[in-house]
Amino acid sequence: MYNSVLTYLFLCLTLFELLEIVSTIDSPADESTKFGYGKPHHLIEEIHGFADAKQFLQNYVFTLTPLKMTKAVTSSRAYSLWGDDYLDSMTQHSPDNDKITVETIKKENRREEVLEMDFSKFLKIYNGTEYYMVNSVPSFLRKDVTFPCSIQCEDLIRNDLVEDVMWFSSGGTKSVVHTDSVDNIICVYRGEKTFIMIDPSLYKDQVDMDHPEGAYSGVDVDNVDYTVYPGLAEIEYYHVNLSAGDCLFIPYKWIHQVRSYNSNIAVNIWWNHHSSLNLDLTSCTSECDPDLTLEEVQFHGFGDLIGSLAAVRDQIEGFLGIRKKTDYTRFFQLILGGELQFLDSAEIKDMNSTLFEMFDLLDRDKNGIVNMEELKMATDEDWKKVQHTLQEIDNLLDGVEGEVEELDGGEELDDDINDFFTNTRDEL
Ligand SMILES: [Ca+2]
Repeated sequence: MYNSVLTYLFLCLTLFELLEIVSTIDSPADESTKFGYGKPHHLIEEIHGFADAKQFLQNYVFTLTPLKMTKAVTSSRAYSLWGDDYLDSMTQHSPDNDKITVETIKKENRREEVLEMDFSKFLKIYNGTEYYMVNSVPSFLRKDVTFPCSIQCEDLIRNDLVEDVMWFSSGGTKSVVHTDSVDNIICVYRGEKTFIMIDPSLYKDQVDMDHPEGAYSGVDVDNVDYTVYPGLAEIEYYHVNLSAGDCLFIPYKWIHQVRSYNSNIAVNIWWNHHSSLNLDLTSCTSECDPDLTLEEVQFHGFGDLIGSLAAVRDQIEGFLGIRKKTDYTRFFQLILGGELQFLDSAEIKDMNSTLFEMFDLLDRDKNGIVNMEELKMATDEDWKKVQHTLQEIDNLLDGVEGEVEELDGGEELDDDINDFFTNTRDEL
């Protein structure tokens, strides 16, 4: 699950500035309140086709440098074949008509209703609705998607793949401003997408991710309120436009916001940044294999991400936010995030004792606040304990989620959680 508890990894590396200053303002007046517009912005480096795998890893992935690769997937079957008639015919030949997850509002707010439906049904109705497919590529289409040449390294393919996602709508989608705890290559097969990106090594502290539980900002991307988000007025942005056939590398933890235009399909691949840093570069192909497709590779999901202590440390640092500190109540809510709605009060109590022990371990001066200085003092031994706790919590949540078939009443549950903290505060 990519919205699980494991999405808060921060790494600060200095970026090698290859990037060209374009202009200060080139947007029409009515666009100037959009996120990333009306402010200084740059273009990112761009090459034609996929970068060679070994060079891509060394020069872009390891250094957290974004890269646009134009016309990189024009020879992929998905690029030439994926019209609606073809997609529909494939659902008829498929023995299992895959259920997909569909967001119901094009302007993402992370609280919108999410539906499950047959891919064939989505195809029939997406043009007349706000529906937005956000799901891994259905089984019967995976052979059409060439695995990106720039990450065709046996070691990475075997060990580091996290998840693939197909993003499909009639256009006009707007994501929230967010970060991902993984490296990402996204390729557009239909329509256009624009990405507004921010370099976290320069501006992480100016972008208020006031929803650290989901690693996103609550800023209205159509109408930025600079009095609420003053940091956004002081920074520089990157603008990237992708057309069908183009791909973009979005480095680990780069802040970004995405819009789509016209009938729109993109597929992205997420992989584990921390483990790819140690990968065997001799396992990368110098010659791309166009026949290597998504059908032939395995994704391990987000659960493996906290395998490294560096990732665990990044995750907890992410929870502190730009205020660089947190109290226990907030910490508890961030770790359990949206999962709280799945829990009954006995389960919340269990999680609470496990999490409080972890919080207390990090709160060295026992003043009820964990701050950045305390995290810096934590030892590897401490981080191993934190890692163990996070794994334990994740296992517990997996078990709980399995039991849940339907859920509703999120607001009532919020009240339950508030009651829980009111009633147990003395015990804490
Ligand atoms: Ca403290």
